[in-house]
Amino acid sequence: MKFSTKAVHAGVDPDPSTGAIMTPIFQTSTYVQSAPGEHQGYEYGRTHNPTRTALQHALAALENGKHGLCFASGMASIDAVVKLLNPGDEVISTNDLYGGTYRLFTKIFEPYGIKFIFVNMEDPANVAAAITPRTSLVWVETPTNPTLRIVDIEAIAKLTKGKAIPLAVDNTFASPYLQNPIDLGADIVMHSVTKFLGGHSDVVMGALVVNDDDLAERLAFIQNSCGATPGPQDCFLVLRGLKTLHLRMERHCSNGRAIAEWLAKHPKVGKVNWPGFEDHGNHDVAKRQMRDFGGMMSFTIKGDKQEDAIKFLGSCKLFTLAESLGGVESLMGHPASMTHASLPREARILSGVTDSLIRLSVGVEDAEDLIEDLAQALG
Ligand code: P1T
Repeated sequence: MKFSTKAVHAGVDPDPSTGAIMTPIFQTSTYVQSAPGEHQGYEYGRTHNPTRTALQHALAALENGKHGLCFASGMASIDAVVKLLNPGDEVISTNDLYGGTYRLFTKIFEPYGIKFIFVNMEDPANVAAAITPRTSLVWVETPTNPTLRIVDIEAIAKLTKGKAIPLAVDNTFASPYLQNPIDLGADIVMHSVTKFLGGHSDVVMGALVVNDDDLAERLAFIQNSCGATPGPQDCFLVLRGLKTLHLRMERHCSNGRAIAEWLAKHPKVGKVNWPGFEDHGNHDVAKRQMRDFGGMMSFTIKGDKQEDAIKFLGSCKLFTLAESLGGVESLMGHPASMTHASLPREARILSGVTDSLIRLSVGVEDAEDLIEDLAQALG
């Protein structure tokens, strides 16, 4: 089945009790048992909920995986993956990743005895060099947040296969419309559903998709035992959002291209990070593993002064200054003081998050209006 058809239909069958075409919001915390332990597959709302089940099936289908698991946030889904590990285990991670993931790894899990090694994964040889007998997980984010670097998932998968090292890919920036990591050899796909999957900036949620039955069972055990599960209303909203994922992504991509190309020609703009440019450092990999290049980008203002970035951010009228991304409306942010403030300054600058770097999440409005807004703000 093609992606657009899956986006509309996957996971959703008419409700058997009423014939409702849309999966109802099963707003219940518990289910009747005819005798102790005898029930219809649903016992307690933390463990299972039919609205969540429909969403989990839909997400698994969109990522070409067998099992989907939803969590109360993207962070809760990453947390569940790291809880597969034991003290003494080592994780190799992209050095350029969402600040919240870096914070979870270093501030929450390092004190429990898990070691994190951050490497530049643009060169897979850096991953090969970091693998030890204690390596128990490789964590990839691609495209990276906020510098839009691309990691070659297939090349990293070749290094982890046969070594019993699960490869997890944070696919938030791409969405399953642009990239399916399982097809490229990944074992776990992670999403901040909050972003393109929800698509309307009205839900916070996370998800994991896996193929392996045993891995799915271990993650479901963590999901139920730790209890960071989403409510049925939020699952309903995401099911609704998924139905237009392909349409929204088409527009994110075409608007993204128009704006990236316009920015690159502007005399006040320094570097524009967008994987669709032929001179982007990893353009060839992006072309191979992504179907298009998306509407996420970041750029610096010439001279790289923070005050210029702040002035620009205060002058935009259509682009809204806010955390998050992937909604229908265009958002912008200043990673150094917002999403990546938890990174030490030195590490931040080294990874390309310089003082004037501005991140854009280009929405689905009219590209001409968006460009007009950027032009007046830069002016
Ligand atoms: O916000 P939450 O749903 O918990 O997802 C965390 C997360 C994980 N991975 C990536 C790549 C992300 O971008 C995020 C959340 N990011 C933002 C809030 C942001 O503005 O970048």
